[in-house]
Amino acid sequence: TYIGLGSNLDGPHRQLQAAVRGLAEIPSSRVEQVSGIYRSRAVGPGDQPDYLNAVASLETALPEHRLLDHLQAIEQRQGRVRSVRWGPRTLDLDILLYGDQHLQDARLTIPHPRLMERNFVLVPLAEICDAKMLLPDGTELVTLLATCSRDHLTRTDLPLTLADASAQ
Ligand code: ROI
Repeated sequence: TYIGLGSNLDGPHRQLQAAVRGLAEIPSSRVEQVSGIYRSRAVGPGDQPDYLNAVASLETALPEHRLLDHLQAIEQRQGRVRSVRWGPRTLDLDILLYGDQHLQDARLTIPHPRLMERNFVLVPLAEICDAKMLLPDGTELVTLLATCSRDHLTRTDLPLTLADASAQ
């Protein structure tokens, strides 16, 4: 399972670091890998600050909606306020892929519906998964990467670690 992380408010680096620690505490689950942190220009309305984005892989025995409950609890804990659609946020945790599961209901769509068009998801995802991995429509990730724009997307040197409590 791959989780997308994004933040553009209230200390985005600190938000992502806290989020990874939150992921590590989800029951019946284990964080396997975490990508580097990318700075990306906001997709969405108005003038909002740049985002920091990353992707983590999680081995989990939780079903999709239980996992979503935990992700939303982490978002809440980190001060997420849902107001404007596509507005700025302290923390966004998205289930990008869950094995090869496809599902859609009122709460959740898997694979994430905008995964394929977002460079700030595809590029970090490629760091931690097999580039030959097939995306939902059957294309290889490498193929999409070849055409995906790197505009307004830069890899930072900011650390994102699993266990380092001093990295606040
Ligand atoms: N834009 C960027 N660059 N990164 C995000 O994580 C992100 N998340 C969102 C919206 C507001 C759509 N824009 C984003 O939810």
